[in-house]
Amino acid sequence: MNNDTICAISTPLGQGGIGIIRISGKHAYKIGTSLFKSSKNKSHLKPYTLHHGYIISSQGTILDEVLVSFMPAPKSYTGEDVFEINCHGGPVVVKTILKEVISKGARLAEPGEFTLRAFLNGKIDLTKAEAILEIIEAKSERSLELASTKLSGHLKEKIETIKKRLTDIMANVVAEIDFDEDIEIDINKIANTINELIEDINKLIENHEKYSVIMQGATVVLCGEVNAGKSSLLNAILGKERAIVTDIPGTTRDFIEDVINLDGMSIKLIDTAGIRYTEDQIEIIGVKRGLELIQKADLVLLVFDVTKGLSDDVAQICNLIPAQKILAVANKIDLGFSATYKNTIDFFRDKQIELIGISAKTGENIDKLVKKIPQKILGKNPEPVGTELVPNLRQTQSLKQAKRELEEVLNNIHTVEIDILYSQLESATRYLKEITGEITTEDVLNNVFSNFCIGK
Ligand SMILES: Nc1nc2c(ncn2[C@@H]2O[C@H](COP(=O)(O)OP(=O)(O)OP(=O)(O)O)[C@@H](O)[C@H]2O)c(=O)[nH]1
Ligand SMILES: [Mg+2]
Repeated sequence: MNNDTICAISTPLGQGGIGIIRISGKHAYKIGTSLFKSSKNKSHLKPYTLHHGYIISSQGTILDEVLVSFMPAPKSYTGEDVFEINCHGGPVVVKTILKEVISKGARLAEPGEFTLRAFLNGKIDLTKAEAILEIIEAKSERSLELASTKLSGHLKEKIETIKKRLTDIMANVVAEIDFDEDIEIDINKIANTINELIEDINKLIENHEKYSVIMQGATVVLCGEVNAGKSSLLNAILGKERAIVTDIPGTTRDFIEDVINLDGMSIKLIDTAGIRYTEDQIEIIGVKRGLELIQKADLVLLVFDVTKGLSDDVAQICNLIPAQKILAVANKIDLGFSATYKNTIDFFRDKQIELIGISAKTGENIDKLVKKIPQKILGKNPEPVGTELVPNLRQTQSLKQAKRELEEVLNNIHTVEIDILYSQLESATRYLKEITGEITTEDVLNNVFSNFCIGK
């Protein structure tokens, strides 16, 4: 497979300033130069330099005016010879040039195949390959920051450090197995080190759980009784008239969503159908969908009208999800409060649900609410993410398995044969090697790289 020369359009297919066609492999230079006519009549293209000229079709016509570059192996993205054509960014021109490249013997690349080759050629480890994907998919400044930390190799370094300490323990254990009469190993010291390593691993696992909302974005669902002002609130947060607002109860029948970036975090806001008993078949489905969305939400804004009491159906929602995932929103404070408002406040206080009073109509306290949303999602005092190391799901699964092996070692350290301990340590090391890709399977590689787009 690695013998093929591959090609793809590396920029999004649409109208834009430039389009890039990337060619990688043994024949990249030959294929690239066979289509290119230098404006300075150069027969040889100096590497790592941009050259101006034209792409000539197999019929001999000029297809586009371009800049090309040649990056010979191993100093290229893939570690192979890479030839890149920067043409004008129109879908027809890039596709036509790509067809010419294929007609000269290159094959269309699979998704992520350029990056896969970079990995197979030892240019990057698996954590960096995954960081590249996370950078491309970054939903907010914060998620970009976390992905960049991994691209700089800090996660790999951390894993390597843990692995090195484990290997040192294993070297001691081997010495004991081989020369058991002369060498006495210090079991307590080993147990201490393993405890420290478990702590390090735990911190990484916790970070995955804590920051995955930043990496993937969070979902906030607005729910409550009909006419409470959910759609008005959605519009107020978004700063645009996204949902229809009327004084007719049951205005919103299906859910409506939009994405907003709050405090460097990508948040999907979902407005749902008001909760009430209804005979309307469409509305019944809408209410049911709303309840399903609530279960999956990172935060629920429970909106109610301060001029009315809280209905039993809406109060029930508080039994469906944990209190810290709910923010009670007392809307329409511009109209004054109902006689039952104090009961409502008490109800939320008893349930330990935080409450904020707003007016979606006048905009009062909307800024406070908007500030509160990311804070509630991230926990009370969200620290700046800075250079936190946040493993992805695949890496976290391997970390959990490594941790399980190390806990086994600790449990058995005073009771089982030393060679059994050795094999458990070896197994923990294997899981760490899976993270960086030192050990890997075709399945893992397929899973990682199939998530990339073609051309990366
Ligand atoms: N005075 C006042 N009226 C509001 C406020 N928020 C919403 N309203 C009014 O309340 C009515 C219902 O608002 P919506 O935003 O459509 O309410 P909803 O909760 O989406 O209603 P459904 O979609 O029917 O469930 C409209 O007439 C709004 O103008 C507010 O803060 N103050
Ligand atoms: Mg509505």
